[in-house]
Amino acid sequence: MSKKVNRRTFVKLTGAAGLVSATEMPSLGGSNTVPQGSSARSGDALRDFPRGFIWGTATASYQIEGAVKEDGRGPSIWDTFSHTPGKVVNNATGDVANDHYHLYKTDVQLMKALGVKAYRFSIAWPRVFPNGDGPPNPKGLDFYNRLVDELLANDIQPFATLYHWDLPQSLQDRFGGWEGRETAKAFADYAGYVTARLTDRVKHIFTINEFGAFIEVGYRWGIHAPGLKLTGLRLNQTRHHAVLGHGLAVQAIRASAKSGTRVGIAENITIPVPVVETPTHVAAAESAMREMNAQYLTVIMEGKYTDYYLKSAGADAPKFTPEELKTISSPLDFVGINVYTPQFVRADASSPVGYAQVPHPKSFPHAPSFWLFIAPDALYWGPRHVAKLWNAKEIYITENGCSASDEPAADGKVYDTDRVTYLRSYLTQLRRATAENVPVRGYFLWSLMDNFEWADGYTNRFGIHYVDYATQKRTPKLSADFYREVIARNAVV
Ligand code: GBH
Repeated sequence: MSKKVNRRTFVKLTGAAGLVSATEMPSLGGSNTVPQGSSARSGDALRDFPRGFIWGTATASYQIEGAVKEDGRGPSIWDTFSHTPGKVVNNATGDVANDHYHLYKTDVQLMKALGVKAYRFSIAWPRVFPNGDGPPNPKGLDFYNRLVDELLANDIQPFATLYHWDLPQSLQDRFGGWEGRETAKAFADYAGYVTARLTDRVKHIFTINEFGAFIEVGYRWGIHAPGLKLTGLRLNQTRHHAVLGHGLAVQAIRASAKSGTRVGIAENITIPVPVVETPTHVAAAESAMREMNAQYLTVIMEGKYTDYYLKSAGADAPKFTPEELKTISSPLDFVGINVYTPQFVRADASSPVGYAQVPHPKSFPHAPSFWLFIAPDALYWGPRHVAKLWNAKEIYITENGCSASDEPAADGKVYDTDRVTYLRSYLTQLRRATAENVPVRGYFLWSLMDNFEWADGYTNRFGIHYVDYATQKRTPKLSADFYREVIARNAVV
């Protein structure tokens, strides 16, 4: 993927077939809109997605697997954290979770019934290397071999994430986890090991899920594992080691992958949404996109920290070498973004970066998760910014979904009309992006089923299948019926 494309050259490069500039955005269905989909209904260009669009669902290892002591798995920082009283709501743990380690065949059948083309799951590092580094545990990787084979036997493409927060505890104990450069190195070794053994069948690999969450919430706010409250240089250096781990892993993956393997990332970028869609506010949002993601996606895409970030950090700026920046910005085949919620911005000529954040008013609607403000156009602006600022050629929405109260009705069904409304509205905005030729190739709904929602334990449900944790029974919610229709028609329903 070529980098360092600024806004002006971008418009030139993409020309008429590419994205349009902010000043000449077509309205939905306008003359620039090319109908591309294959909806079951004809002539409904407003709803169709491009042919071959990859519809999927997503999960993560610690949130669903359980079986934390089985087949030689080592402890992760999330085992330690969830077993520390007071850290997770109701002191819930992932010890059993959805028991997916044993029920994976059932869960693949749920996907098959939905008709998904792809499944994004994560690999538990401490299953593969119980101590993070040192001797591997082949029995741990065997689980993913079984899962991948089962997916392929059911015509579902596996998309694997190497790190979704379950860091081997031993790395935390010995090196301070991501505070230590050693962890970045160990991550690359683990990435190379897994890649060599899975990429005969797994063609899409994500390095790391959401720096913006596991570093900020885990190492800065202390709300997630490992529960630290770092500040200043220590925090910035930890952020730097995490992106360095990503870059080293990309290199290790390239070195050991079978041909045809594609590598990317899954980041929960902060998504600046212009308060009003005028050229000035849009330009402010684009500037905000670079600055608000400076420590993570921006340095990965541009190979440099922004001047404003370094200047604001002053003496606390991370220490790095030019060689490290090169590693961090190793070219990617695709960019994955997790999209939930917006950050509204407005133009502000008095600011050195040209924008100001606009806080959510108290009345702004949100899901049961207090942080999940509902703004469907985040799913338009997220991929549009990525494509326009960095000329990304292949984008995946690696997560999108919402929590809901999800109470089963008398007939046992969960009629989650709020989630259906959320998904329909967000997908309409994603459709707007693909209609403008933003190169979004696929969408992974979070989540296949209710699961361990980190510090919220089992109190917040994100699934389109309801899970009764006492019996491990999975039941499709109304949103699963909705999603099945979307997939079948390749269109917003
Ligand atoms: C994703 O994070 C995760 O990738 C996924 O594992 C998770 O289940 C899903 O969203 C739903 O939450 O408690 O104040 O510290 C989305 C981004 C970052 C949003 C962490 C919640 C915690 C807020 N998340 N953040 S706070």
